[in-house]
Order: sequence, then structure tokens, then C-alpha cells
Amino acid sequence: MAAKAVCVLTGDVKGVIYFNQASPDAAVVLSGEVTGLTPGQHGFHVHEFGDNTNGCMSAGPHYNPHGKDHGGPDSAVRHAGDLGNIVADANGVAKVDISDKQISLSGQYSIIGRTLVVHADLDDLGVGGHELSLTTGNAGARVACGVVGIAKL
Ligand SMILES: [Cu+2]
Ligand SMILES: [Zn+2]
Repeated sequence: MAAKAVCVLTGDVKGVIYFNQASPDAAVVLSGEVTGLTPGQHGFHVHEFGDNTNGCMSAGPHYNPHGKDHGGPDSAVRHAGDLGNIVADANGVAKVDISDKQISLSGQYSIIGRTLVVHADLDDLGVGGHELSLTTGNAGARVACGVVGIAKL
């Protein structure tokens, strides 16, 4: 059965991201647009909690149900929530077109009810050699976030 979700990102940076998963074992396809960014790469992750009571900070760390180190979307070792970077153009607009097999919209590791976060800086995908590389990719402040919710089919 197909599943659909949507996330409205709010903050100085804004966006709407749609999630589509054709079947429970299929990749999740993310599409949409984020605006108001500085040009360049920005870390893009699913964080553990769908709690935005204290803004994006209360979303907690990267969603990491398997207790792994931080990585990039194509890394053998990564957090389930590690979706890499989105890239903003000179106008601060990032088009999102990501397909990922470690997140799901159903079952034990569903990301529904968790928070999608956009960061101020580039995610080094775990290989930057910074003390934060293996936990956050040293991606800096959380400039926008939103809870992933069930969308109308
Ligand atoms: Cu993040
Ligand atoms: Zn991570």
C-alpha cells in the first residue's frame, strides 16, 4: 500500500516537502522546495522527536534507531535520518528531489511524527574530521523545521 506524508518547514527559511512511498519496502521519495536559504549546501535530516515546543531544538538528535554514527545518505554507516544536503541556488532556493531507502512512512521505523530539519551549514557527511562530524556532520544551526505528518492520498 502506498503512503504519503507532508512537512511544512517554518522559520526564516520556509518550504513544503512531500514524501511518497509506493510500498512499505520501497524507497521514500521526497520532493518540494525550500526558500530563504543562503546559497550553497545545507544539512537535511530527520530528527528523533516531533516536538517543536522549543523550536527546532526540541526535535532532539538525528533519528538513529540503530545506534550508528552520523554519515551521508550513501554511507554504509549512517543515522536513518541522514538525508545529506540540499543545495540552494543564488536566489536561496533549493529544489528537493531525494530518494532514500533507510526511512519509511510505515512500520517500526516510520518517520511520521518526527521532525525534518534544515541546517545553516553544510553537512560534512561524517568525514569532515570535526569533533561533531560523527554526530551531526557539523551542520550548524537549525534554520527551519517541521513535523512530518500524514498526507491526504
Ligand atoms: Cu539535522
Ligand atoms: Zn546524522
